[in-house]
Amino acid sequence: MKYTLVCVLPILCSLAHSDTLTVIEEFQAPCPRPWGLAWDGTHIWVSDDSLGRISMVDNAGTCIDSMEISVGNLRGMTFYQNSLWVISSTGSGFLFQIDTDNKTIIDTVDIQRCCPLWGVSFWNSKCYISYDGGYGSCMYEFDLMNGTRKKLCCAHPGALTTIRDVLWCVRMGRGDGAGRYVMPLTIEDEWSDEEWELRHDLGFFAMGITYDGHHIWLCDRNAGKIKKMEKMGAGDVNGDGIIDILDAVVAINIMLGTIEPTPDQVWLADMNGDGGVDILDVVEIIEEILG
Ligand SMILES: [Ca+2]
Ligand SMILES: [Ca+2]
Repeated sequence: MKYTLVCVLPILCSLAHSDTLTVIEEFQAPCPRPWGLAWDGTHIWVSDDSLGRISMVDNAGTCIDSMEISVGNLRGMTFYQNSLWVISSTGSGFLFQIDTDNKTIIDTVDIQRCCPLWGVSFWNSKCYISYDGGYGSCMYEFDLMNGTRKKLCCAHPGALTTIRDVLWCVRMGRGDGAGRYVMPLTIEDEWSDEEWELRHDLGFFAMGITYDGHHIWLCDRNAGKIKKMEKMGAGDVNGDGIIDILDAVVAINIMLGTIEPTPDQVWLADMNGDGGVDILDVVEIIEEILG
């Protein structure tokens, strides 16, 4: 057994994860030009680029509540520390912090944009705002505590969201594939082939993204629809964006009871969805690694 694992380990470690995300549910957006999506823990919020309206819908698409922001051109959104954060590409660009209970704007940051804005998310206590920088830099990193910002050059992200402490994006860039891939984003480095291998292909152009703890939701702007994608992250038990031998090792340890897993780890390792982690799930993870 040990000899077999020694032989198989290098093969499993060398294989990256790349697949196609499929749509499992969809509904019509509550507005004519939907753009950004955000998840508040219970409901999805949708921004509209033409009306300056933000709508709260249930996961069947029924509009439950809405509010207007007069500047319009509302794009990416995210929830962070009990506020809804929304960007507008009007004028020099704005980041609004919104109290959704009272429908009031708590704070406004002037982005002083150079280019049209796309998405926003928070990661590692900093705010990231993507923009169309052509072949140059493409994202602002804001430290809202001390008011500093800098430009980053990375994988040309459009929509942004954070999934289990990893920043993810819909990759824009250039060419036919623009807007049709979601992938984890490494902001410290420039574009890399390894990063590209982590992509999940989409069959449509996505302009907004959010994550509800189990599934990615995407805004298909051209069709005017909000789409729920298949279970996201199954097999990535350690949550680093890659399914590899390290995940199989964690799953084996959960199975043997040698570690105390978090509920999230159990959910990610339970490949067949029967509520437990056993050898069948480990086999499925290894099959996923081998493609
Ligand atoms: Ca992993
Ligand atoms: Ca299972």
